[in-house]
Order: sequence, then structure tokens, then C-alpha cells
Amino acid sequence: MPIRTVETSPFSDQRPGTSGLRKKVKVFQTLNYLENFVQSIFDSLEGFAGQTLIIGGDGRYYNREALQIIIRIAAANGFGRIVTGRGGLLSTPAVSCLIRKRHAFGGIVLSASHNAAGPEKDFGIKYNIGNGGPAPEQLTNAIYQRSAQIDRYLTIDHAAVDLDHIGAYRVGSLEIEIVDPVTDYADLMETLFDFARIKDLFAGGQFSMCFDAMSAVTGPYAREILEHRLGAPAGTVIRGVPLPDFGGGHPDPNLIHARDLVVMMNGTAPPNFAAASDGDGDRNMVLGPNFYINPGDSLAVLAANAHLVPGYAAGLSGVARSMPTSGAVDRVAERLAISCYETPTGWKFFGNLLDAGKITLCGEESFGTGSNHVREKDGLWAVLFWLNLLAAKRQPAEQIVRQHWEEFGRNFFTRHDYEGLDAAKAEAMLDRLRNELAGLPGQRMGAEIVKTADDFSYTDPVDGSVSTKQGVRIVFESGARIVYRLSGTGTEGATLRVYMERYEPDSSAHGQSSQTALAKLIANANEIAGITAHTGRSRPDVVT
Ligand code: VG1
Ligand code: CO
Repeated sequence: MPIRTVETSPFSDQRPGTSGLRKKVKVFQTLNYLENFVQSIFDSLEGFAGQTLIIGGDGRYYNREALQIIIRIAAANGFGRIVTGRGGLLSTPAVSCLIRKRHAFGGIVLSASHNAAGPEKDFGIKYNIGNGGPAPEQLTNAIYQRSAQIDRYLTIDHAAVDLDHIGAYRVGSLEIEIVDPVTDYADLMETLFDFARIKDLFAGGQFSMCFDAMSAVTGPYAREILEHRLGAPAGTVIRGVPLPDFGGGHPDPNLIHARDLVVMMNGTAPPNFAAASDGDGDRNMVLGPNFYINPGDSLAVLAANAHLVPGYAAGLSGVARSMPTSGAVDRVAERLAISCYETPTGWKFFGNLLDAGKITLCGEESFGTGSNHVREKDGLWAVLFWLNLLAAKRQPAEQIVRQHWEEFGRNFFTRHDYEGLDAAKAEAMLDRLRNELAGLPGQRMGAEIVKTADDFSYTDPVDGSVSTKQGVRIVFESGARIVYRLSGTGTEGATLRVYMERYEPDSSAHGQSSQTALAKLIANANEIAGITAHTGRSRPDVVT
């Protein structure tokens, strides 16, 4: 099949953010925009001739069209095989799972995660390397640099591939395999968790749960695993059909966007346990009746109880969390006498630690938890981990968390997001803050005294690479801290994230809400950065 070279010219805005390139669908539909980026990825790689590429997406609007374009470019560039899920669907952890299982060269994830979907909304593309994880910074930088120079891309002329039937097709010398999107992933979960025990839990009739797939990609995964393999009653999974616009919703599993689930859990006769996942299936929120489990606490509880789960019973080699994530897991690591690493925000920073066997579990405050089973955070995995604990301990989730606090103390944590800010103003606010950092130590704010103030910089312990400007952090003598950073996943304006945390060893004070426990720190955060003065906002848009 003849390869066609198409002349093109570069776009200046193809720098990948925290998790790939995210833009409005309209931008991706601009002539050659997607083509340029895909060719820039391939131009930045070496040695993939005849190799396998896994491609899949969260089913959002433009997923199918993008997949067809990428198949043609991959064929022209010399890949030997493409594997994708039926309908072009694969959750982000399922892409990671398939890359590893098939010993693929790499993979492409088509998703903008929890961002809204539809013709006027967001789309995204991310390259994952052969370990199954997001491309490291050196590679994303190379892709960006290439995108700024690109003058041609390669493609073939070929009719659209039928994505809806499982089977193998040939496009020139490229083999295309359409697989069931769920099977390999569900099989992997069976190797990690005690399915028989969880099955017993559901079979007992005393336990019920609700899983909100938020009309995004996890519906088929949750149905197969929870309802078919684990015997949870039909209807356990709600909003289980992936829709191109996610039903008009915002599939971000947090207290604001998963509101229906929160209302259900705070209402009369709630189920015993609830969970939600995001657009591409890598995030999770877990809830008990009237009880919200903070992601930092969730990670700590999973680490402390990993010995109860078959896949982790041999022990954890170490743990890691992103810098803004609460230090709850640090205390568990200390107790277990294992290492705890602090990385910049974004899953790509965990890849080397996982590959080198330095860590087994890791997580982020943004509802991401995962382990060495794949190289992405994994929403359903976390839910199954929790179910395994509930089945092993036969205790409500709330009791497990409260006992954990009693044993380890509680890290009160909250994140306040200010969305849709003027990007220049938000940058200016952070620049001013950076300039003032040196003068902050020693300053008193109410009962707190600033101990250190810096802009987080990370040296990867495996390859020595350095990542700077990863978040401004202010740590007080008491151990309380405030972190400020700008989001790297948005497509419009800027989002300021302010993370606040304080440790409370006294269990008689554990009953209060995070917002109450952190009220003074929240006020300090506003004062130090001048959030209201710079942004004109008196309150955050999202609080987690
Ligand atoms: C956010 C989260 C970060 C997460 C990233 C991708 O990034 O804070 O922890 O890894 O999203 O998650 P940012 O730069 O907007 O703060 V996902 O589920 O969008 O793939
Ligand atoms: Co996601």
C-alpha cells in the first residue's frame, strides 16, 4: 500500500501537560493538528518497525475519528500491529495492562480524563512507553520540540476500519486486532484480589454497593467484574454505558461532580459502600454511608492493610505519593520500615520507581491510586482493593478509616481549586509568591510560624533527571503545610490548586470536618498568596 507524504506546518501549542496533550475538540479537528502531533510522537521514537502499538480511548466524542487517523499514520510509519478495544474503547489502566501483556512497543491513550466531552468540549492524546506508563518528561519534551519543527507526516489511503467487531484485519502490512476491552484487565484483577472472598461478601445479602461509572469508560469493566465475576446484583453499576458526551456530565469522581452518589450515601438506607470512577477509568472515589474517604487516607489504609490482599501479601517494597498528597502514607511507611518517595504531580513520575522495584503502591490526592500491576493509576483496582479489605475485615469502611486514624493519627487535608482564571494573572500571582519565598521563613501567622518555603524540585532517584518548579510549598513549624500550583490538564484559562494539610495526633479531635480543622490554614493560604486580591475570587470552585 503506497505511503503518502503530506506537507504540513507546525503548531506552536503542542506541549504535553501533566498527562498528555489536551485541547478543545475543535482544536484537534483543525486541519493536520492531530496528524502533526501523532507524527511528532513517532518521529521521537526509534525501533518500532514491525512492533505492536496499543491504542484505546475513553469513548468520548472524536475518539473513533481520531483512532482511524492514527491507524493510517501508524501503518505508514511501519508499525506491525495495532491492538484496540471494541468500539475503540480501552480505559487508561487497560491500555497499560495490554501494553505489558502484549510486550507492545508502546501505546496511545485517547482521553481528556475527567474533562467534559462533546463537540464543544475536550479531547486529549497521550503516549505511553513499553512499560505501560506515561512517557517520561524527556520524551514529552522531545515530542514537543519535534512538533515545533514538523513539515510532513506520513499516511496511507485506506477506508475506515470496522472497530465494532472483534477480529483481525489487515491494512497494508499492518495487522489490526480488535479485542474485548475488558477481558485482559479483568483477568489481571483476578490474579491480585481474593475474588472468592469478595463473592462471599456479596452473596451474604448483608452487603450492597453502588458503583457510579459516570457514563464514561468504566461501565463495561465494572459490570463484568462486579456484577458478572463477583456476583453483585444487576444494577450495582449505575450510569454504566459509555456515552460520547458522558451524558453531559463531568466525570470527575469527587464531592462536587459525583454529587448524586454523595447524596445517595448521605440519604436514607444507603448501600454499605459506594465508588465512582472518572472518564478514562484511572481515578476513584470511595464512600461509606455518610462518610467520605480522602484519597490520601485511602492510600494510607491500603498500604497499612496490604497484607490482607493476595497480590500484596508478600509485602510492599516501598510507597510513593505526589508532593501535594497528604503525608498519611508516610506514617504507614515508617511503621512498615519501608521507603516513601515524594514525586511531582503526574503519574509519569512513578514509572521509574515502579520499574526499579523501589515501590509497590503509590497515589495522588487527585483520586488516583495504583500499584506495580500496571503503570497507570487505576480506579477499579482501588475499588477492588477496598472490597477485598471489607471482605477480609468484615467491618464498615468508616470503621476501618477511623481505626486507622486512631492508630496513626489523622492528616487533615483539603484541596481548593479556583477554575477559569485569567492565565496571565494566575502566573503573575505565583511568580510574585516565588519571589517572596526567601523572606517567609520565621514569619508568624496566627499560631503558625513558617519553617521553610520553596518551589518543589525533584531529582529522579533512578535516572537522575531533574524536574523543577513543581509547586510552591510553605511548611510551618507545626508540620502543617500549604502548596500552590497551577493545573497542567485544563484547556481554558488557568486553574489554581491550593492544597492544605495538618497532622492531628489527638483522636478526640478527629471527628471534625477537614474544612473546620483547616480553617486557619485556609485563611493563611489566602493571605500569603493574596488569592482574592489577585483573582477576584472569594471562594474556590471545587473543594475536595
Ligand atoms: C491533575 C491531577 C494530577 C493527575 C492529573 C492527571 O493534574 O492534579 O494528580 O495526575 O490530573 O489525572 P493537574 O496538573 O491538573 O493538577 V487524569 O485522571 O486527568 O489522567
Ligand atoms: Co483520568
